[in-house]
Amino acid sequence: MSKSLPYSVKDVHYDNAKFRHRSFFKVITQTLFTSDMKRECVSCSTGKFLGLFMIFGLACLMLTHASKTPSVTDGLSKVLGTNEEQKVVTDVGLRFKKLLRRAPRLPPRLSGNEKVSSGIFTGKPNDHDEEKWKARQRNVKEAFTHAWSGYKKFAMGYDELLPLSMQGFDGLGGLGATVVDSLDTAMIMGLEEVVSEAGSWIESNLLDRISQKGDVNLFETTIRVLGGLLSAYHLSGGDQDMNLANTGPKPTIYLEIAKNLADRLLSAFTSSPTPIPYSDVLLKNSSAHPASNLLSSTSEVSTLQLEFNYLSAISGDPKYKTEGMKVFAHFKTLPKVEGLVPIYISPHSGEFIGQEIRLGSRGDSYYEYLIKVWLQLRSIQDGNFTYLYDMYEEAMRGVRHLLVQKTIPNELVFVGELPGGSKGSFSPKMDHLVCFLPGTLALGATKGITKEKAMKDNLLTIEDFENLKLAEDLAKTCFEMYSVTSTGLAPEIAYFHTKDFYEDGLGGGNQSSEYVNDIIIKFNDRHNLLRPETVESLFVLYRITQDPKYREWGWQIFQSFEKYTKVDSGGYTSLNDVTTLPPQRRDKMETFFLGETLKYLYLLFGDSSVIPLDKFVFNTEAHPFPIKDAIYLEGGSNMMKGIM
Ligand code: DMJ
Repeated sequence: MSKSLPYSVKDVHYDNAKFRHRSFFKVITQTLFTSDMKRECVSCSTGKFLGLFMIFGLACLMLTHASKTPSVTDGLSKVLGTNEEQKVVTDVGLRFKKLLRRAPRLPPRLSGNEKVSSGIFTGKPNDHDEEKWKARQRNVKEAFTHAWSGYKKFAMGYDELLPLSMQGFDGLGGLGATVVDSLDTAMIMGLEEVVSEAGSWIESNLLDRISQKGDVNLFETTIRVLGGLLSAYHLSGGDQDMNLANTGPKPTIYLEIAKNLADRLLSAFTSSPTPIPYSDVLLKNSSAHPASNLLSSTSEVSTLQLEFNYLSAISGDPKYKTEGMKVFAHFKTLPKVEGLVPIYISPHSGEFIGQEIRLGSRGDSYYEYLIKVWLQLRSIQDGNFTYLYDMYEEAMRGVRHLLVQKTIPNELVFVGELPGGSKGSFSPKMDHLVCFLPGTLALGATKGITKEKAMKDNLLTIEDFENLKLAEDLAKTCFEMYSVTSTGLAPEIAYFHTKDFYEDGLGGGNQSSEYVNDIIIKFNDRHNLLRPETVESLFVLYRITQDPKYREWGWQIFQSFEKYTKVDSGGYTSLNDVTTLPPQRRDKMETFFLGETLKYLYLLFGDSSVIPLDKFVFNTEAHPFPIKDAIYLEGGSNMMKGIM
């Protein structure tokens, strides 16, 4: 078994002691207790008396000190939305305990590097740069138009476009998944023609499809189709009783179809003997059944709640939220390995099956939804969802302790797998899917506000800093998985060179990459499905750190998509091998290329006030839902800035 390099506070380059804000009293006491004067004073009895007198005096002053300085825990309780902060602690003993327990506070300061690279303290915004990013954003919009035009021409109403054979394909149950997945991206980009085409198709066809179609996967249908409808409902003004879209159906049409679909999907929950839903639903008669291996994927059953909760909020019917949240309440009771969970669960027993732990396929969005569902629900007073935050924090500690290692020779940080659970060996393997994690970690650390603001308001704990650091390190690795290949596009899976693992001759093909010996790409893993996870994380990290390098990385990736995946007749295609030139093409445009990849790139290059991360939560398919209180209490219309 390989030994993991624990990713601990040691590896974090922030000097917390240096940054810690110290009160006037602490400065005096620390000076006294570290100076020669202390040594001399305590050696004589007068000195001892004076010393004790001073300590007593200072303690009294601290206890009666009226102004309450915000602390890390205060900050957390503020974001947790509990009543804690309003409690006046009168008990002297408690005050002492609080003082002792208080975590170190970090003042609003960025390192020199961060200042330079973020450019946020450099005075006037650089107009030239903004023009450059606007132009790049227009390029993404053109790419979306090209993708949509291929789909419309050859595959309208099918789930996916096969761009090389120029035809449609129903790989997701036949609900026209590309239409619904694309709609809110078109709204965000202000592409009225596409909104009209997609909206009209949905209005005229989708209910019929839902009532006639057979088997669909609960998870895929929820995140892509239900998620797409719900976000279209919001972006077109539905939950503000307005119609903000100049074109397409009324917002209530999206809501009505969403309810019809979700009512049928609910059978996956209600037919299961446990809170764990079955994986498949027969839409036409609202029945459900387990997958052929009788199991559900952990990530699938825990990646439905943002959608079901939001539907309950806008429909006024709690049943969707009630069923969805039972899953998390059940997960809370299950045994875990330092917060990490196996990737299969039985809907019959409600127990995890097998030991395999990973943050890639079948595991990934369990961790993503723990924090996102908490962000979505934290301000709602009808339940206590703090356990989700606790489960997330514990899991991220588990990731840092058990799954994070560094490569040889260049110390890229990656998140590996435990194929045999806690007792099995570590595998230095990372799905591209894991690249959602940098974004999730950054979001979890600042709760969607910028790092600068979070630091200014003393909101970051040591763990938040650790998570942010891991987010930045891991985002770099994800980016290098692209730049190490001949095409500049990442493989589906990468292995990493460690002291226990190396295979020669399996580099990505880009000999000028510094990391060609760190990243190993096996023959079967060389495909690229136009996946979004890395650009998703670049978008979130850019919003949170304001570091322009994330935009530059995103631009490089976008250019590679343009160069190697664009199909002249319309659409973009997946590739079979990213390491050879010219790359062999695969003939499939996944719905998430329009729903996620191009949306995140567009937002990455655009104005950061559009769909702010502290007021919206993106479902795992990049469909944004408003966080209820943020929208209703702070005025919804400003959040819509730049949309439609
Ligand atoms: C998407 O459907 C979602 O992002 C999901 O969580 C993971 N797989 C794809 C994109 O790669």
